[in-house]
Amino acid sequence: MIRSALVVLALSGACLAQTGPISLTFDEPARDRWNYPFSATPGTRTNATIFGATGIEGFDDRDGQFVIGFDTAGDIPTGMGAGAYRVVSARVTLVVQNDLQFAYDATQDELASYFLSDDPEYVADTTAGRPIELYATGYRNGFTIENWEETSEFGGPPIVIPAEGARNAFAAFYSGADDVVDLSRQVRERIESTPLAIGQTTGVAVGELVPAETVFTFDVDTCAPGSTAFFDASFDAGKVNLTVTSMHSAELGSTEFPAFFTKENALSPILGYAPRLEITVIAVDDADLTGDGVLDLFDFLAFQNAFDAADPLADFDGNCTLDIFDFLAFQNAFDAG
Ligand SMILES: [Ca+2]
Ligand SMILES: [Ca+2]
Ligand SMILES: [Ca+2]
Ligand SMILES: [Ca+2]
Repeated sequence: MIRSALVVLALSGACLAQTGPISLTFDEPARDRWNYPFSATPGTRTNATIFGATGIEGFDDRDGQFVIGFDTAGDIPTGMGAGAYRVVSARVTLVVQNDLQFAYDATQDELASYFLSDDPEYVADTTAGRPIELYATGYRNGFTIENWEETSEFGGPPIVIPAEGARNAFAAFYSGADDVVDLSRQVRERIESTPLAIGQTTGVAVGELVPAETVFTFDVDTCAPGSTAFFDASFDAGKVNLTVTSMHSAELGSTEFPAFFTKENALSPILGYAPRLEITVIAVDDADLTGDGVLDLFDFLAFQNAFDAADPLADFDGNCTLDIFDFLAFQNAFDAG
């Protein structure tokens, strides 16, 4: 149904309107990479560990990162520019590969809790463990979303690592497609941020150690700062590259941080442990909620049902609340055809 809608779209001349919601499920990423300076096999490793090296000169605060990328070109029209898309929902799923090494923290920790304990602004972390956070991905040194691959070189000068602030792909905040901030050193740079999502699980109680094979889900807050700019740039290029990161300390040889299955792990295709993405996108102002290419009473009913069910699909003005203005925005989109 999605593909037939897109065929109609192509025949009618590359207008994004009137295709209805596009729902995609990726059972594995097109690329996934343990994004760490000292990895001998960065793109093909069978697990990816995420950890921090906060305040250590020569290392990014977000030291071990995990980039997961999915190709949306062919399913979501590319090159539509900023403001063309509305993400209705997006969920990343990861499976824990190591056993009982880190505590489950379901909420964001204060930035100051990552400061050195003798820092006057330091505050203690009041929740066991560190959250596992999902961020956008940015690029430097000539790399872009188009040309960065899981086996691309880690970073630029200095060539002799360690080197902070030098990785070619990094956890990022998007103000716009060309206005991207590297969050890899946000502790020492004291940059506050809001992740796109924090990993959640029903398999473990908050504060408890996480067993292997625990499933974490990351439901994207589509109104998080920078979310719209990031996804616009991503769909525009036909690729969604996300970065998973946490700042569990890896100091003193600690192994108390998460490791996740990658697509290269032999168990991933057998047990479905590869990183997954489920995403639903709709063109801004597309009132064809039934996705049949026709605007009629059934689209009104679909809107009403979505609104009653508090489904984000009904958030027509895209402000993450449902109210009378969404009715008006839907009515306007419908009347505009
Ligand atoms: Ca890989
Ligand atoms: Ca904590
Ligand atoms: Ca319709
Ligand atoms: Ca709204």
